[in-house]
Amino acid sequence: RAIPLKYGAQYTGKRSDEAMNKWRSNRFGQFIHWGLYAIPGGVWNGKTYNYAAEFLKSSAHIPTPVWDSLMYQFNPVKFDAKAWAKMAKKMGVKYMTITTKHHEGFCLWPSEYTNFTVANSPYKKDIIKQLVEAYNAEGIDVNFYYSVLDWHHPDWRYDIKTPEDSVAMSRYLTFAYNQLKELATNYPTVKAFWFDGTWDNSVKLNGKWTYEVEKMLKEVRPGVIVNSRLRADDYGKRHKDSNGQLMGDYESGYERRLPDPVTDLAVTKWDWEACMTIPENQWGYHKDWSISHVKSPLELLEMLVHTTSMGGNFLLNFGPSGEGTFRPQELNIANTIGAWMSKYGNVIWDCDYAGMKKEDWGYYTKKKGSNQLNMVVFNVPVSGLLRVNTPKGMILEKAAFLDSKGVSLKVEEIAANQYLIHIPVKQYTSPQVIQVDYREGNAKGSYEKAK
Ligand code: H79
Repeated sequence: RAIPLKYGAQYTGKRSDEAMNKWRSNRFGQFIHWGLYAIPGGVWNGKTYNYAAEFLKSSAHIPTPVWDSLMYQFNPVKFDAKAWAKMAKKMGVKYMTITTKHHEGFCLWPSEYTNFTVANSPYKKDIIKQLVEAYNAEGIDVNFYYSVLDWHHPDWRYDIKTPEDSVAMSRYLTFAYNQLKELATNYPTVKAFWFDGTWDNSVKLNGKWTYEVEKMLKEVRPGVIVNSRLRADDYGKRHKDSNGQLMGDYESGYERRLPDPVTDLAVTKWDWEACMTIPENQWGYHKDWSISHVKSPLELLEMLVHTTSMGGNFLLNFGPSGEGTFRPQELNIANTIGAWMSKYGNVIWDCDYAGMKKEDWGYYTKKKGSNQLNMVVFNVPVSGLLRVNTPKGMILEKAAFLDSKGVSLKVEEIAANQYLIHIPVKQYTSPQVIQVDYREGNAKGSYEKAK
């Protein structure tokens, strides 16, 4: 039975309007974490803090006025929005999500509601405007990350325990609402808002505010998309309301982890996005990446394919330096993934869950409405035999490497709805893509060739 809610989900089911269809077809995005934390890069008074660089203020217990004075050092002389956008384009992303304001409260745009912005740094110029223009010029959508949690604003509260807290937090929420309206108004091409820092009690007690923010953004910018992380309902229930309905337009809980391709197939029923760091847990620039495992380009590419195969978007994070540059490892990742995407991007963009059983060799993806399956092969068995189990009513007809100009691979039916695709046994240096044609029909189960 439904619990009556004033601030629950604003609709149910997947959105199917043009803006949401575009968001979904994008599949691969670049996340960028940039703020004052890029300047110290995880190091304070000669000491390296291994926890996330964007949390340095908290890890090193730096007083707010001291941290805030980093604003007077923010001068990324090497920042070149067009070069960033070109790199992103080459990598094959279709959208970019930028931290307009992270937990530290520093704004990368000249907000009229606070002085703690790039306008008062030595750099002065609007970072957000430059990024929106440069990325849009490359055909890349720009989305805005916004942290509701704010370590700078005097009215921010973690909890509401006194009437004074309530008054202060209301002032803070008005401030944040105004900033969000300002962003939606002043950057009219913004496609989505990515909310973070919404887990504290002070926000959970203000489900009404999260409801109104979603509504306001959609009024100011029709078609705009918000993540579930913004939302709490009347009872402080987050992401999904008290009736189990997803709030916002997509689920955004997969952070530095992915759903299991066998046991978490439920995610294929809704829109979702996973965000991922290159090191273990660094979003902002950290000077020392030797403190944790740094994911390889192929590891990240596999995560992208894994995400696509389950109908999600993959948002890969970059943390530019205080000067405005990407580190060599980031450039290498962008180049390697980009080289693969330039050949095989069509098995990612506009692709979805194929409805097939997970196999050991890798992942299936499927372009919407097509009669072709893509097999993205990460693990080649020593036998060279790739197993395909088809659901009832599907007959495989033909398989070929996507870049082989149609030279067929042997497709052997070994039992009803069970096939082996034969590929050459050799050392592959990048994930191979096999395109499989199929038709509807019932296998005879006689081990007889389908055709
Ligand atoms: O911006 C990046 C990180 O800086 C930010 N989110 C990504 C996208 C981030 N903020 N905090 N964290 C990540 C980790 C915080 C975890 C906790 Fe909690 C917040 C621990 C306790 C409160 C998560 C939410 C676990 C319980 C509630």
